[in-house]
Amino acid sequence: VVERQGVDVAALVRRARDGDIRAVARLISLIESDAPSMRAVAAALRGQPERAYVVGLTGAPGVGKSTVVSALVTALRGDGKRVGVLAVDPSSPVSGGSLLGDRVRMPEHATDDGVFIRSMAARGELGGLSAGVPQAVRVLDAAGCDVVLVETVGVGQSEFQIAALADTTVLLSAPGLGDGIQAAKAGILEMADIFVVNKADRDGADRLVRELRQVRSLVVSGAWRAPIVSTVATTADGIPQLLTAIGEHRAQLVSTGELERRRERRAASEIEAIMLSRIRARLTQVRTSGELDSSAVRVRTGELDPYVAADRLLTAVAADEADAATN
Ligand SMILES: Nc1nc2c(ncn2[C@@H]2O[C@H](COP(=O)(O)OP(=O)(O)O)[C@@H](O)[C@H]2O)c(=O)[nH]1
Ligand SMILES: [Mg+2]
Repeated sequence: VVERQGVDVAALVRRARDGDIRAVARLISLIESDAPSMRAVAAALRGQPERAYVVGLTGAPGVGKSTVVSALVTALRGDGKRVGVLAVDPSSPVSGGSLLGDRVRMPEHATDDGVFIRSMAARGELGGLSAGVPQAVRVLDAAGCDVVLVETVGVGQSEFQIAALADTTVLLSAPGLGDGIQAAKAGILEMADIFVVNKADRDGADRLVRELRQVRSLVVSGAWRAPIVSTVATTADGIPQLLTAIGEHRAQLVSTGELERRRERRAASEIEAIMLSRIRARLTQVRTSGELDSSAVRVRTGELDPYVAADRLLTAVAADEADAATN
């Protein structure tokens, strides 16, 4: 029995697979709490191939991401799909709270047990996205979600991370928010599989669409030409078209084999993030324990060369990890 913080993780996963929303919430809290808990959840989820389709939505604060997500949830629920929503706030040092509490953020879905809504803090030096969010997606997948929508604020590196995480990346913009796409960094435009111009009820939306068309013609993106979809999220105008665009992108990814490649890249960056965090933890450990200092003395006196010293300190990582794995 894998037990973390007094709970049987495997039992929680079984309950999550039965669609128990409290078990899902508990598992995501475990993922957020510490690395050993995250590891226990990962182990309990092993053997589960990815089924849920992951859509990342990013864009500047206020463009209407949450409103679009809510409208997408309504439309997907109308199609009988189970939907997970992860709202990731890279600037927040603390979790947004419980899954149940987060349902209040989308009151129209609060009583629907086919919808799982959760906000996650993306804390830590890794930016968090690369470590916790894929694991939370797996939990939602286990709970039978057909689609997982991940909302991230378009600041700093998070857009790049969401593009690495999602099957389809949707970049939202809206008129009246600074210089629109001028504000978006070129690299982010390249990440977009679909452009959404939200707040199409506002002045300047047409101009924004024209600007995006121009920018898109400069971005070489292979077989897929990212469509531009206009939406008014508050009235759900354009939301069916957005779902159609997502469906077409998915079909294209499946038919070219790109979906599997993307998911393998996602797993690769997840592994990298885990390795990096362990190496960082080991570095902190050798610093605080004095091992680094004593190695430094031996390098200074000529007893060790710095490469051998580094080898020795790193070998201990592998030994510690092997220990952790068998415990
Ligand atoms: N006029 C108009 N307002 C919208 C639209 N979509 C969202 N909003 C409003 O824009 C504000 C920010 O929306 P929100 O979804 O919280 O943006 P987020 O920060 O990107 O998640 C809210 O007051 C929404 O009601 C839209 O299509 N048209
Ligand atoms: Mg939001």
